[in-house]
Amino acid sequence: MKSITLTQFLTEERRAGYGSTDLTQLLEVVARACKRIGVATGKGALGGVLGEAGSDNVQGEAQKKLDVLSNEILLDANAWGGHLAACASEEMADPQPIPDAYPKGGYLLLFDPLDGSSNIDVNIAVGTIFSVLRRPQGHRQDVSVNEFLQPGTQQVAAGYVVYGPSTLLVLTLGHGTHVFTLDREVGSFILTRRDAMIPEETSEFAVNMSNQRYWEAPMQRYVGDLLAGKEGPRERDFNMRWVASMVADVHRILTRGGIFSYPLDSKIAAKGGKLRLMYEANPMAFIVEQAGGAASTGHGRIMELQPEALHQRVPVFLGSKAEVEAAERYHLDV
Ligand code: P6P
Repeated sequence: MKSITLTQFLTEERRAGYGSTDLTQLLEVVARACKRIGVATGKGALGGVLGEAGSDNVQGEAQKKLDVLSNEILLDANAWGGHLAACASEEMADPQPIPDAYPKGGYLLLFDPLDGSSNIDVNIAVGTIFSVLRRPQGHRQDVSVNEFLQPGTQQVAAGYVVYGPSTLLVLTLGHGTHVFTLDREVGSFILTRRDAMIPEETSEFAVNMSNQRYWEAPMQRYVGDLLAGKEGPRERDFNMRWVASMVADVHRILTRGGIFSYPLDSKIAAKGGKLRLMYEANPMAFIVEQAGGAASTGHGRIMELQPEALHQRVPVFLGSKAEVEAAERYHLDV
């Protein structure tokens, strides 16, 4: 069967009314940059880019050399094309406007350049997560951080690339969620799964159980009932997976179902949660919802949150729709 490249897919989506020439260019630039990130991560110890960078990011987290390199690859790739006005990243305190030497476009790009980077040194899959917004109507000439503070429902596209046994690009433009596999010999992302759908029911959950004693009561009850299995109120046994690389955990859920959760706990409650709303939770929520799943804070739809700060954090429950709704019922019955 003739293979469909990312370029052909985006062209056909544009003809169907999804996307624009500039958005197509933006997504192809991001995909190309992610191929370069994949090459760098794939070199491992041979590339001289493992280990700590010796600096902290705005989150106060020690940066890996590959965090910094991945961030630079995405910034450099997006500087000259004229499709973007600015980039925001987990690795930068403030948004970076497109250099004055180049024209500014109508889109804003947000990304976690290398999510799960603590796993790099132990050779576990990591990934890049990105989200695309339009500049708000009536914006001023200079880009302000407030332009980024739009609810997830305003995203025009979102995706991730998982650097695993194969390199996969997962993408939505609001018209389904689709999977592309990198043909490393040709260097093209080939459409390998159109309209991915997450099974509505699941018996597999993903959570960091070492935080259990810090969870709020509803989360304790919810997971306690999962662990009780068929002797408990859920009347079936559950399996658990936790890669501690959101992209890898979410891709498993996109592929075979499951629920991923990073809830509030007393250690991180003051920060509002662990995962970042703008470039982790919102893009993953868009991807999951377009695949028939659900994405909730435990109290409501993640994508409806009105952001108040670029790096704000949020509790996350996402994946199989019926299981996310079950988890919400524990939180809403308090
Ligand atoms: P923990 C990686 O640092 C990350 O942001 C997500 O990719 C992942 O799901 C989570 O944090 C892992 O957190 O506390 O289990 O190390």
